[in-house]
Amino acid sequence: MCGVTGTLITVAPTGAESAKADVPALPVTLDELVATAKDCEAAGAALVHVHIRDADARPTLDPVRLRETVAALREQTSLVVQLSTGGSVHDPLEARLAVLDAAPDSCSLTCGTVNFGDDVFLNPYPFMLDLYRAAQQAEVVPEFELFDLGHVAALRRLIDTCGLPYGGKVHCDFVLGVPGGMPATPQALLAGVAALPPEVTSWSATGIGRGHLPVLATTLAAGGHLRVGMEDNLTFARGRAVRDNVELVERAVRVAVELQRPPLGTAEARQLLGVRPR
Ligand code: KMH
Ligand code: ZN
Repeated sequence: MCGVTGTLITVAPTGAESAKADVPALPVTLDELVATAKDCEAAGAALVHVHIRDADARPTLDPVRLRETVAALREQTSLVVQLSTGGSVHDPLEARLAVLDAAPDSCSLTCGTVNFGDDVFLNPYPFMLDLYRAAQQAEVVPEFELFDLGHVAALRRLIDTCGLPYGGKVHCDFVLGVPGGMPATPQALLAGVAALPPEVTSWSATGIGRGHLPVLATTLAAGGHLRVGMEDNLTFARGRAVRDNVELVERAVRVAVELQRPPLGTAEARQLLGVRPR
């Protein structure tokens, strides 16, 4: 992975954990999501990691809404569209598998179960296998989500069992700082990076909460790519709430440019990840 030049910037604008009532700037309707996605693309994002909400702004995996969301994002942006198969901690495994029916470019695939605050984010190995094989079949590129060091070992096991994803690239994303997973520290990130299987062709990272900026800086220095967004962070700086997703993308772009790692365009991102051409 030496010689990495540009930076893939992923925006995760919504997530499943924050309530619209508590965070009015959270994009929860289709119109809000598309508007955010367009603004973030203009600011330098190339991939959008999508969780959707129902009419009451609650997390949902409704198949019709998912299809409409993929269609609208495709029509109005050229972003790589990644649907979350993690959903919320309350979503059943079958509904999470069915996310692939909405035919996104990419899907998240979390490489193991992890405590998630007071809840459990369930990802049993047989479910990971089913999801991986279904993604290969559907020609959807998985992004392997790594919340813990054990997830890196599980990624090795998955690749040994199932081979490479559709497109032949292996992209993973460290999500650091969930209460129950690896902490959002440079040390934890670098331990994870050192343990990645050689098949990995690119990786990104996001730090939740106060470790966000140290993780961002370490990621760029270590040749990784960035994920930012209100799914992961609601505080922009000490005592200052995030205004919107765009300012998180803009800040990531500023730092990346200073470090000679300018943002990748969406066509370059597609190449990096091996996603299907539109
Ligand atoms: N909402 C979390 C329980 C993913 O998108 O795949 C899971 C999550 C990971 O956000
Ligand atoms: Zn997510």
